[in-house]
Amino acid sequence: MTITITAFERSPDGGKGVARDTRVRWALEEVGQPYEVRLVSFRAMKEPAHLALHPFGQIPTYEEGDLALFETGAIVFHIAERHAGLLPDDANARVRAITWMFAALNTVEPPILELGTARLLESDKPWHAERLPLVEDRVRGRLNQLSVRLGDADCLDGTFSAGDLMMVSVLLRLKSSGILDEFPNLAAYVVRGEARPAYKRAFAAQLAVYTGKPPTS
Ligand code: GTB
Repeated sequence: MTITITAFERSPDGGKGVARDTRVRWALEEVGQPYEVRLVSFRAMKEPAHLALHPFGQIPTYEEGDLALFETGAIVFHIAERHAGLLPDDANARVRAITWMFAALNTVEPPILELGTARLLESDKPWHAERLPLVEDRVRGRLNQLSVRLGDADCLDGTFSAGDLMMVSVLLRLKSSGILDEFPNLAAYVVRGEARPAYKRAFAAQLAVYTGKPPTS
């Protein structure tokens, strides 16, 4: 059955791979599933046809036959459940990998998103300069805990899983901030994720949408 996802017609990140379709593309590439992409404009995202797929009028969505999903956590989980390669066979290791997916989305991503909001949307506020260091320190606090747990391991729990895919995807949002580099093991963890052939294909595909040129890797 054909898998179709949605992505920004023109991503505001200029093809840096920060928009959340990249993590879905990455998961599909890891498990070797071909997919199609329907590009949507900001206006189309708020229209009834797209709202029927995504109640919050966002990307990405995922369609496969009768199934329509939204929320990258649910989409990546579904891909990992249906296809081999992203979740271990051992039942306990499997649920630990799922736990890391939730941790990435519920515990690590929120302060990172807050930092993005502070930088992008609050810089003109009189309290911005006072608030920004507080927000940055909340990110540092989480990264410090994650860094301690990762230690010198390659992955969060044994072998690469959907948990790592989601955690690397979340951390990638910090690349331009400089904060990630304060935690060399996390910076190296992200570099390892980006070096995976499946990630490279996903990144190239989303960049190609922005440049209008075919993917080069
Ligand atoms: N919790 C949802 C999920 O994980 O699927 C969040 C989905 C989401 O935030 N989608 C964003 C969206 O559709 C795109 S990825 N935004 C449009 C809207 O809400 O109207 C987040 C994103 C947005 C913009 C940039 N950027 O400009 O660089 C990067 C990432």
